[in-house]
Amino acid sequence: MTITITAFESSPDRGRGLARDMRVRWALEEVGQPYEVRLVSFKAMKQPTHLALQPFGQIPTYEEGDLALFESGGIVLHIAEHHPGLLPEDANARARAITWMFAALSTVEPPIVEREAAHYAERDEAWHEARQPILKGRIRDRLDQLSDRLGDADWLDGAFSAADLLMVTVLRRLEGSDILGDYPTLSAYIARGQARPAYKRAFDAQLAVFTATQK
Ligand SMILES: N[C@@H](CCC(=O)N[C@@H](CS)C(=O)NCC(=O)O)C(=O)O
Repeated sequence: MTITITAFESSPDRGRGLARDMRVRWALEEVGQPYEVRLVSFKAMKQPTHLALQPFGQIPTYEEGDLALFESGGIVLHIAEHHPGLLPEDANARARAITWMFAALSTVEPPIVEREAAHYAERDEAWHEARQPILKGRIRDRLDQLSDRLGDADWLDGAFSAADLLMVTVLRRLEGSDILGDYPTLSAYIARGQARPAYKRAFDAQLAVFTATQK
């Protein structure tokens, strides 16, 4: 059955692979599943056809036969549960990996996204600069804890899993900030994720979409 995902027609990140379709592409590449991509404009994302798939008017979505999913974490979990390679076989290790998936999206990602949102929505406000230490402090708290837990391990809990896939994409959102440089352990962790052939294929695929719009 054909898998179709949605992605930005014109990604604001200019092909840096920060949009959340990257997670889904990477997961599909890891498990060797071919997929098609339907590109959507910002306007189309807010129209009823897309809202029927994604109630919040966002990307990515995932369609396979009569199944339609939204939320990148839910989609990656679905892929990981239906194809070998992204979750451990052992039940306890699997539960731990799923726990780390939630940790990536509900504990580590929120302060990172909050700082991004402040940049886009509040950067002209007089109090924007004054708020920066608070926003950065919240991120640093999480990175300190994550870095301590990762230690000198390659991945979060044993072999590479969907949890690492999500955590790497979450941490990548800090690229270009003055934060990540203070966390060599996490920078090396991100680099390990990016070195995976499946990551590279996914990255190249989303970059090709952006490059095509520049012609
Ligand atoms: N929690 C959602 C977030 C989805 C999301 O924020 N998508 C962004 C792209 S990365 C989007 O569509 N932004 C456009 C908008 O919200 O209008 C997920 O993980 O899928």
